[in-house]
Amino acid sequence: MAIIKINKYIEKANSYKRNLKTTKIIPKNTAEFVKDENAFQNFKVVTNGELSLPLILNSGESVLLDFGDHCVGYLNYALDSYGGLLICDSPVKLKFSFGEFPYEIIKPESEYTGVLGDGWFQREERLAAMMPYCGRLDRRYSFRYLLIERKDNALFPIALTDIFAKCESAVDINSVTTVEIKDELLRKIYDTSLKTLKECEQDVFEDGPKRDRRLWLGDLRLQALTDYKTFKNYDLVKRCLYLLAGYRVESKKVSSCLFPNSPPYIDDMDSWIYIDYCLFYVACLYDYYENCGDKETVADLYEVALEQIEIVSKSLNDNGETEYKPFVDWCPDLDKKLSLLGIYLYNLRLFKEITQLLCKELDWIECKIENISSILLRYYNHDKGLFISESGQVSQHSQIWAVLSGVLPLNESINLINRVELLDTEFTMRTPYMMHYYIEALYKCGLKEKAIDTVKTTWGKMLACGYDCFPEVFNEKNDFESPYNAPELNSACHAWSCTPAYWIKRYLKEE
Ligand code: RAM
Repeated sequence: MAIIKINKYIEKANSYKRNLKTTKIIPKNTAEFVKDENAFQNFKVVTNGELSLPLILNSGESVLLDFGDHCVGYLNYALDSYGGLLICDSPVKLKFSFGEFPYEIIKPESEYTGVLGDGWFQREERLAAMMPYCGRLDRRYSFRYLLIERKDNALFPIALTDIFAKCESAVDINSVTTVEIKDELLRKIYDTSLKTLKECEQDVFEDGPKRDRRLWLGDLRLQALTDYKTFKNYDLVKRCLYLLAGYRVESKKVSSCLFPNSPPYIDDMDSWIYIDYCLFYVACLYDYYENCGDKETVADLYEVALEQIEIVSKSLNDNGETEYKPFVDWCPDLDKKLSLLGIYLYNLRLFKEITQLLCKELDWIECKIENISSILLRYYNHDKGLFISESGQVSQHSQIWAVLSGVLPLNESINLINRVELLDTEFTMRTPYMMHYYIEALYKCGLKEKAIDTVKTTWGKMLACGYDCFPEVFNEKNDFESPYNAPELNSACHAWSCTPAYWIKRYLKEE
């Protein structure tokens, strides 16, 4: 397989590259992790007081630093000899362990059983050969806590004389016009969403600044939506849309993810691609126009959107099946067929809008909408008022996507969406990403109060766990839920969890 490079798009993507903004953050306190069965993942953070420098470390000693908030950046530190000793006569070895949450630091690497590469542990050892020493770690870390352990066995003490993080983001949180939110919990949720989005806005919209640190199309759609209502970083959206258009697999599908600093930027295998993410390229383009009215960019990238629609349309058989796999959600054993049909219809309708905007032929799109609707409706059980898959599976996902596809009249959609939380099924939403689309379905049915209550309860529970940003997975019944069997490597600041800021802004405006 090969990668297609389309230079006119790549050039545009590069023209929207901007310098990042930097801030210096100094750790606030020294702290300890203390076992507590009532705390999230059984550990709470206890503060020992403000950090004061110099901080003295003997062999075998360690210190836990709390930076006071989530940081994304590079660690800088300085060391010196201490006390009566003029010369430290052997190198000093320090181990740095960074964590977005306590369990990430507490969990021994030797006990790791996850499916992700263990290089994602945010840990490294550094030697300082001569004092005084001034150093910076090369890897960008995403963290609030930092454990420093003195690992060499030399008998002299050393002094940590300076330490700070040089944090980076494409945006400045203070540039967002303040909104008045009277409800205290909603205010906190809004601020945390904004912080989450800010941490993920880097050279591209990253899914998570700790992991995977790349542009994922499904995440981009939700980040961009939220960004339009907050930072308005249109250039970054354009950069991402053009990058995805510029580097493509041979079949012309847009890649589901793109590595911003690792040529050739995408993997050439079709097996990496989630077909629903390809379709969301259409939604991204539609949202972009709706929010900034830039018709020229839509015209420029229309062909890419069209190609995604055509690829899916060619692959679907009369029964609505395709050989391509969608993502939809991290719910195990989910039958995704109906969700994908719903997602296809949803994007077809948006595609029709941009096609109309550009005064192009609409008939064939209307035909497709009719055809896919009739396939999807075959799975609607009128007696039960539910969408049921061939295997008899009733998932929350199928109902939500059926509502969003617009296949039912409003009153039936309302009945259907009201049933979602009452369904007796193990096939439930597992990610804030899917939760976003549930909220959208509630909104589409005019159930705004219920939508905003869902934001409050779901994201409110995340806050109660002590998160500084919103995470990639959340299950109030299982603190250790992880799609990769690696809760210690879960991303605690994840793009697709940032949409409460979008919903709250929308809700306040339309209230
Ligand atoms: C993970 C990331 C990302 C998501 C994909 C499907 O690797 O969490 O956000 O879009 O999966």
